[in-house]
Amino acid sequence: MDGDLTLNWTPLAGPTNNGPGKNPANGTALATRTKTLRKRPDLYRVLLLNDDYTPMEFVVHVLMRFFNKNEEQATQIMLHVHHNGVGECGTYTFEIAETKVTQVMDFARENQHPLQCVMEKK
Ligand code: TYC
Repeated sequence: MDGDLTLNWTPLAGPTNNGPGKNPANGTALATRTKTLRKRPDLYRVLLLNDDYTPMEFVVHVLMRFFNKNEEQATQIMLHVHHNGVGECGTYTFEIAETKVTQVMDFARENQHPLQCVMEKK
């Protein structure tokens, strides 16, 4: 499976082996266990970019609707983007970040605003 590390380990043969196979050093096969260790997923920041045309209220609405911000948090982030050119909406795994970007871009386009949303690896 992608993103997994697979570790095969075989219990040591010999008199102390009384593991799952219970048959050490007597010509029969030892059982081999496979353990799958899941890697921490890569994380991505979802960013909003400033522009001169998208209404402030629309950006606040986007942040509340797609990034689960309350009105105060959304207003702070929107003003940060307005003043600094870019700002963070949240951090997600790849698929969720990609979905948020698509949702925001589709919603902006439907409403004929030039708002841009991008993701970047952390
Ligand atoms: N700069 C926009 C305005 O003055 C507001 C705005 C904020 C637009 C954040 C985009 O990501 C954005 N109406």
